[in-house]
Amino acid sequence: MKIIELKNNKSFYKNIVYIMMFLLMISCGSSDDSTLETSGEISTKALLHQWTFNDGTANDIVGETDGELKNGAEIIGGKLVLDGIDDYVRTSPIKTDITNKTLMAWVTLSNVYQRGGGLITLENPDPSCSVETFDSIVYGERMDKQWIAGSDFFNRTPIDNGGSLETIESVAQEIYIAIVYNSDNSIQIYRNGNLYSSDTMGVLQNYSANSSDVLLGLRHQCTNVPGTPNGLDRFLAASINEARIYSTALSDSEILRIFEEGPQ
Ligand SMILES: [Ca+2]
Ligand SMILES: [Ca+2]
Repeated sequence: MKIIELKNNKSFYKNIVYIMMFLLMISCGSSDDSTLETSGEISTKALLHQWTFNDGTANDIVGETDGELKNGAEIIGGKLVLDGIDDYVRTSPIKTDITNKTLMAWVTLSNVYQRGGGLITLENPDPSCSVETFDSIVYGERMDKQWIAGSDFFNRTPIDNGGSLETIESVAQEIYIAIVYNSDNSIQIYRNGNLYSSDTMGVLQNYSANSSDVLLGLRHQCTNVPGTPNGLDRFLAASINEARIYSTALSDSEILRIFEEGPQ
């Protein structure tokens, strides 16, 4: 009897171990799948605006926020080409409020020496230009050759975010920059899919439907002063292959996936 009991116990425990291993395999498999599926769904649903320039216009291909070419800005070969002097694109007002967000663009800089140009900006235009709020991917404004999360009066922009500096070799390459704005006020910058900097400073801003708009190649409005292609001013000397705005703070893996997929 005892021997039979022992045998039964043995096979009982064996079965338990098999069942646990089986459950572990299922849970691992399903959690990986669901993470991928979820991130895919978030990316698609949250994509509010996308300017590819592939049809020769600055139209928004997923939203209704079409861009207008200003001061001689041109589209050549599916890219927005900006002189760094006065060229930029301004869009019609956005159609939904944007608070948590991710701004991103694929860009080739015309030179690495320029400072202060905006790649993509979400702004609340103010006719008096006194309380204009904006969030922008800006090149080299506070620190020479460093990408920053540019903002009104540097309210959300540290002096040095620690991100690597562009080098002379950067000019020949298309660079992917994304900035994630989270509800906990933290801001992450990504370069070519990798985390570049993370800071918490100031307060997350809301941009309102039917009044806020988007700028490409200009840090913010309220200037009639032209810049120079390699000077410190608001105009970016560059070609932009594509720009997007997501209505959510994308995760590390979502940013990496978008970078790996590349522009449309
Ligand atoms: Ca021009
Ligand atoms: Ca393009």
